[in-house]
Amino acid sequence: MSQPMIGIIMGSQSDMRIMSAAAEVLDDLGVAYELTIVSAHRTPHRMVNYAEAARSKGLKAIIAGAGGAAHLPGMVASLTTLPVIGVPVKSSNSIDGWDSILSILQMPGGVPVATVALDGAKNAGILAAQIVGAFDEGVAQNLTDYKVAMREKVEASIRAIEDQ
Ligand code: RP5
Repeated sequence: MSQPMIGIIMGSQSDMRIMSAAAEVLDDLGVAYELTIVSAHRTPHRMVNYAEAARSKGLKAIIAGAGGAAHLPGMVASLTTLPVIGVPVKSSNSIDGWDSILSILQMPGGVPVATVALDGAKNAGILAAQIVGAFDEGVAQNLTDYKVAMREKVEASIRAIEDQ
């Protein structure tokens, strides 16, 4: 098994129904990842240890998903120089998702988190692959193929609708 380039972490097992989309697209794009649960509030020391060890174990970016008072992405970003991609999760303890979005999005200057849409784990995976694709030609080619497939799918629906 190849060395993970991306760390996917989430605040709870209940986030997995959303966060699995990041893993699936990284599989499709040929990017090795590791995936685990790290809770900012319930395992704070584990969060610090994970973030501080991430670069030295070879990760190139971290995808962090959380719901409600979603402090995990921002706190991890405060502890590492790796890019952190935040996924706001509409969780059972969320009012309507805005709590999670704003907790992840509204970072202070100096500590960025690349925040994707609510439940946007798929885009988080693609963005992480694009970070890897900036220096890995194989992954860059997979991303090109992915875009071509998206374009061809839309072109097929255009033909289908125009030929009706
Ligand atoms: C957050 O609280 C987690 O990221 C999850 O989205 C939410 C609910 O967690 P559980 O009560 O399902 O463990 O910290």
